[in-house]
Amino acid sequence: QADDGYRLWLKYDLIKDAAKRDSYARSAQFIAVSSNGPILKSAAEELQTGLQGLLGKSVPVITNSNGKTGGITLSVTDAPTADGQSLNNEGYQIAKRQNTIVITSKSDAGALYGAFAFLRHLQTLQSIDAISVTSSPKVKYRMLNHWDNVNGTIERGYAGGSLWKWYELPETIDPRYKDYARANASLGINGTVVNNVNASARFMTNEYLQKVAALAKVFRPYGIRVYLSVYWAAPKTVGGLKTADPLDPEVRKWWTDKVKEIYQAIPDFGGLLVKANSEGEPGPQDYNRTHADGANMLAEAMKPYDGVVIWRAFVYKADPKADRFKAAYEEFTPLDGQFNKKVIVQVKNGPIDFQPREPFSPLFGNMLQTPLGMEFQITQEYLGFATHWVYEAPLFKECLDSDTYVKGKGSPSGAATVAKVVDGSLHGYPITAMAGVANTGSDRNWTGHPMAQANWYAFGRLAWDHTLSAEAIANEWVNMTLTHEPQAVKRITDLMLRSRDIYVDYNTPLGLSRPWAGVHFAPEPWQSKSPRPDWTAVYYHRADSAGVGFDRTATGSNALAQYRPEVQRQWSNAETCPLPYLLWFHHVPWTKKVSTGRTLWDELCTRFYTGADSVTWMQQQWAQVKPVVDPEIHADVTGRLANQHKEALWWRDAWVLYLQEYAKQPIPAPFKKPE
Ligand code: GCW
Repeated sequence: QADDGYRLWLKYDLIKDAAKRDSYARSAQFIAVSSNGPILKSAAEELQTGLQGLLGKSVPVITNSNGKTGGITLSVTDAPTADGQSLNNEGYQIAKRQNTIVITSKSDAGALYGAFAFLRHLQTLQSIDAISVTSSPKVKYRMLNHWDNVNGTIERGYAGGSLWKWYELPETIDPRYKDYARANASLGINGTVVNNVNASARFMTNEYLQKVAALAKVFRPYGIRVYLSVYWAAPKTVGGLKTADPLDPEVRKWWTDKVKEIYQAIPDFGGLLVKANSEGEPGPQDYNRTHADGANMLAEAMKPYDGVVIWRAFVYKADPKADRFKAAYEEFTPLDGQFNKKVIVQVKNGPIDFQPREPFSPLFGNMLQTPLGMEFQITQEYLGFATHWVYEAPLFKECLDSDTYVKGKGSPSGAATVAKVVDGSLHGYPITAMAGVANTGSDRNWTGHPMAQANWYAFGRLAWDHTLSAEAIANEWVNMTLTHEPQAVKRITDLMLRSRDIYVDYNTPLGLSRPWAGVHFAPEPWQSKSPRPDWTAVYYHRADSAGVGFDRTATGSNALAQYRPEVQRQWSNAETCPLPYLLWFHHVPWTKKVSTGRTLWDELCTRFYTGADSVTWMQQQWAQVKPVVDPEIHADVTGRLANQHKEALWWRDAWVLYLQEYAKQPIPAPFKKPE
């Protein structure tokens, strides 16, 4: 039977090697669970389903192992682990004791994550003879942000419509909601914001709260809490008040009552996510109040409950003279120390907007008293929608592993990475969060491009443990999803690891950014008309007869001053600035020699041409694995790669011809002229 991609990485197909199967089966003769809480029940059920598929036999769930050995025991206990390793509340330990696999955790959710980790061990064909795994999540709130609208569309979604059928809820429960929850739980994702940050006030009506409550009920047994995005002016639009001023007593009361109503419908509600005074959305600044006034008002309303307020830092003003790069830092750093304890400020990985490559946001490391959450974008708004194959783990890792140097001079390198800001270890944040803007939709294969499933997977794995490598995650995913054939695994993993750099080369090399208008798909580096200067392409690349790039040094916008001196030193000198960031920070003359020995113009052309050619390499690699990959998925990806190649040529030609008008240089010899 051909694979339609629905089962994601939870395929549980029969393991082909009979000896391996038998060896696993000897240790999986029963599943013992002592209590029957709903989350533990899911854990046992998932083990049963997984083992049934992988081993081809049905494994009984028992409540008391009565000294029996040869099975799997889920043990939820407060006692310290046998070997003294510490576990946090959601962590797990898997160990073999007297011929029994014991999955130990402090909570039922930990048992669920341990069960999935054990299955992953089998799915990746590792030995379990001496299995010993101890793992705890490094970040507390690991969540997806859905930009899903009431009418079933998804902002920046490329995999069909919304998964949530608002018009059918709460009465009709699509079985797919459960599979969504299973997939997330398998990665350790424990929260989901179900509606768009450009929020409809409807989600604050009782009618919609009942629908959301029905989703929450499906997600609860998988350890997933629901969150809602807030439309700031809801007290006016659905509450009938005259104002949404956060210091107005009536407004405060409205929110207090509203939050109470939410918790009546959803007792384990996770919290509120807010996009305010950003891209035309209303917010506290409409009343001359600050982001902190707004966030704290909601936090007050949340006080009686175990929930958080997540306030987004994605803000920028329409000031033609300002540098949008600097906006979030300028608005938020003065507020450090003013936020209520329940507030997390959620920051996009880069200072602009999810570009194919951005330096890390300078807010990381500069909000010592305010927990900062990471916001990554899984959906490929700027990464070729669902036609381009871009494996995102290298992008996530590049940001997480960047050193902010907030510990100052002389501290060992790697001591103050963005990851250590986000996981709380650097500044002692009491709450920590990582969010990914979801790439899921109603397409049968969930993500449109079958290979984009790996991005959902990688986000979840990194939210749990940011020290995992992009390569290890790719390897795991390929084994679980596509094939175990070692050469093919290697080939596909290599392809995935190179895919993001290839995309950057034909799309925005050397630190170019945002050559888009409107829908963010096709190249429009010439685009110069828009209601706002920072919504044009020319604002970002600044190409002229002298050169190209945005001067953010002291002679330009001086955005670099928002970073520590060690970081400034890496980037502030055009001679030594690493090429991937060059045009982010410098306006470079066309004929200037860069570190490869080529002139800037030649280097740009080289990137555009080799980048586009590399898609042909991707096609060749993919063709090689045809015998060992499911035919339906293989054909689908083959088609998308052909499309990607065609579009990579558009990118190359659009940029080269446009920039050539300024550079007035010939296309370098090895590359033929665009036709
Ligand atoms: O990336 C931009 C998108 C908008 C989005 C906004 C944001 C939800 O183009 O569609 O709005 O960012 O993150 O708020």
